[in-house]
Amino acid sequence: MSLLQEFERYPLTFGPTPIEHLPRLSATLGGKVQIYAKREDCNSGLAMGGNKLRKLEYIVPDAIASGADTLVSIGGVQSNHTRIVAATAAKIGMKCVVVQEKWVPHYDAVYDRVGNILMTRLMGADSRLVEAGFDIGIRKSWEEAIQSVRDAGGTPYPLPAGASVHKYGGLGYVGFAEEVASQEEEQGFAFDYIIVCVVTGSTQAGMIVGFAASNRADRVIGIDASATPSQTRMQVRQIVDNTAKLVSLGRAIRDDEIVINPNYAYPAYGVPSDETNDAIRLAARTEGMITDPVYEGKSMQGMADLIRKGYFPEGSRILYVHLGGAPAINGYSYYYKDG
Ligand code: 5PA
Repeated sequence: MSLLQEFERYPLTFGPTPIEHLPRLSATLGGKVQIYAKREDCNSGLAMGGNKLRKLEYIVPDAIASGADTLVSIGGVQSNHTRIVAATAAKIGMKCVVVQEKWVPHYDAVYDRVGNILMTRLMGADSRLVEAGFDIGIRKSWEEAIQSVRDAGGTPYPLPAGASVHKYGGLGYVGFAEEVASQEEEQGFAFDYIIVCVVTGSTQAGMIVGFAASNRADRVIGIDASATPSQTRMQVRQIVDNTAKLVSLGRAIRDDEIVINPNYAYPAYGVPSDETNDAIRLAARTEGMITDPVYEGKSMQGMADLIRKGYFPEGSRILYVHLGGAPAINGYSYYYKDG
């Protein structure tokens, strides 16, 4: 029985996402474990898709019921989240205001004109660039944007960074865990580990609650890409508690069921290390799978490093969750000018 039965869902995705075996990546990393990818990056026709859509499917009914006419959200200049909020607003016929802060110390010449922000503007969102630095918490610039909509006679619907500390932010990835469980049944085997990138927290938090129903929340390994891991961990904890209560999980999640590895976010949020770029090339050259320098490149780096170090027992099946984010690579062209 689904934990989400009583929650309304507004469909924004194609349906269950495919699970793809990655045999060449597995072999290149030693062949002792088998890697699979859950392709959340291919989940929708809305502006190239990604993890935010699962979250928004459970938030949009509330936005519509609230009588709002404008979605208001926040992220960095190359935020995937703001792109997807802009797409969702277009799709449901609302206006959209997004604040884009200088979260990333990165100065590619066209960083603020290509990829995510290009699409965000194209979809008609009012994209407001501001100077503030990285912070996953509640931001003054966001509160001011919400007020500016009211001042102009509109009705805002506030969506925090990554839709994470929203009351329904964790629900979508509870559904993900249930989807994986039914795919495991169909394919006749279960995954031993699940690898997921974590920053604002609701993706991993939702998974933890969803997998806790079958007592394997601690098999979800979050690879931090925020470089502020204690704040991310606190936010995951808070979303886990809120979501577990909301879906009536029936028990509290222990601290040891929240697994976040902080070792791959260096040198900073949004800046790839040489090892991140090596991991991005590895996935691209073995499987044609594109990951980005901000999020999935870091979780790919983390997974590859842990495999090489023998962290996973031989024979393990690992599910790498690809959450999207490829559009941002256009803002990082200098790193990849020679491939
Ligand atoms: C993001 C987030 P959470 O924020 O739910 O922890 O997810 C991390 C994550 N992968 C992983 C991709 C491709 C992501 O876009 N992106 C944010 C954004 O503004 O785009 C919320 C930070």
